[in-house]
Amino acid sequence: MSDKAAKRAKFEHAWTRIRDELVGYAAGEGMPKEAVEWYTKSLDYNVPGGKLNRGMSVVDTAEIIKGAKLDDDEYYKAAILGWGVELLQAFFLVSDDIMDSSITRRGQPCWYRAPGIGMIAINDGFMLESAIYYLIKKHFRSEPYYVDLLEIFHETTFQTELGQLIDLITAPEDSVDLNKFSLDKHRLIVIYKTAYYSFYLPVALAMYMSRVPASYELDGKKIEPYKVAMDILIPLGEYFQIQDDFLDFSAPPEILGKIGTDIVDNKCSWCINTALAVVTPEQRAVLDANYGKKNEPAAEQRVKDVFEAVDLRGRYAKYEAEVYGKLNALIAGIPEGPQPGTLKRAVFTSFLEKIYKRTK
Ligand code: GPP
Ligand code: MG
Ligand code: MG
Ligand code: MG
Repeated sequence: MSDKAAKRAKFEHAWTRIRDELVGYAAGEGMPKEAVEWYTKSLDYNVPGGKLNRGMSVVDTAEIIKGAKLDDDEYYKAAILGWGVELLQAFFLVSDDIMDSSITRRGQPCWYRAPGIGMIAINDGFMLESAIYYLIKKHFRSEPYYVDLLEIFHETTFQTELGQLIDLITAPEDSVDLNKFSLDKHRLIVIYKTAYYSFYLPVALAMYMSRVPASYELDGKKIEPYKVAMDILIPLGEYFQIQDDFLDFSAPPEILGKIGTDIVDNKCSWCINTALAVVTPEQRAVLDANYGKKNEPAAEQRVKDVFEAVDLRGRYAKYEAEVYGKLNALIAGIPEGPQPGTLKRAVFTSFLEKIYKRTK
């Protein structure tokens, strides 16, 4: 087994224990067998099947900050926080797929479209979220950083919901007006809906767990490590969501695990904004007439044809090369010393390498 596969297997193994704790809670409350089985099925279907980048980053970051392997207790604690991020993500995805009318996710029907589920998926989403706070209370209640964990989960959830709100109201179902889109609006949407929870949250959780202080001195200079982390992780998250937007248009669904809906859903995505900046008046007319049209596969195809005609693939490759250079330069500028318990550049390079040139 490769190093990477072994790491993933270890993290997945922690999930079975965490899942049993959650199911055990429902059973211990005297819930009927059907309810316990329902919750088990929802947890298994919605939490573990993704790339696990976010969750495993908590463990990786804790290890990099410590500068040594985590002991068993430290590992399990970091894994609980990592799976907490994956639970939050599962809650968001179950809900997002209903709001985006999506069809598939991680190579299977979206949860609300799975047989017999329907709108009970909304409550299942809430229960995925509540699981986070059950686990944190159980395992971190006596830690001095318990409140920090609660606050960061709550604040990040609020930020993501604000992002989801602007994503949705910028994409009204009944009125398509491409003049309302801009790359500035896009940046605000993606930072709020994706960057905070996918990038800042996992690293900040590991920093709290590793007792990284709010500030420390390095070579006579005051460092505010949470701010330093935020300043690199937000642009990293913006790059990640631009990838998500590009893959929505370009990736084969059997590789991506989901069928793209951005064109049909009238989304203010990187693709449409980038195309709008360079189209001819004729191409613009095609976009105006065909973007955001439901149940019209031919209309979606005409939009895709314009995206191909303006070489969106080439423009994306150019963007990706440029942003990779910029992010590496930002990371190189991060102040670091040899002291354990302080921020290390490897936290960010490890995250960047996980997503660079991803195809799913
Ligand atoms: C990604 O948007 C953003 C989220 C999944 C956050 C949802 C937030 C909620 C509060 C529900 P997306 O729709 O582009 O993701 P995908 O392409 O995976 O559907
Ligand atoms: Mg979606
Ligand atoms: Mg969405
Ligand atoms: Mg998307």
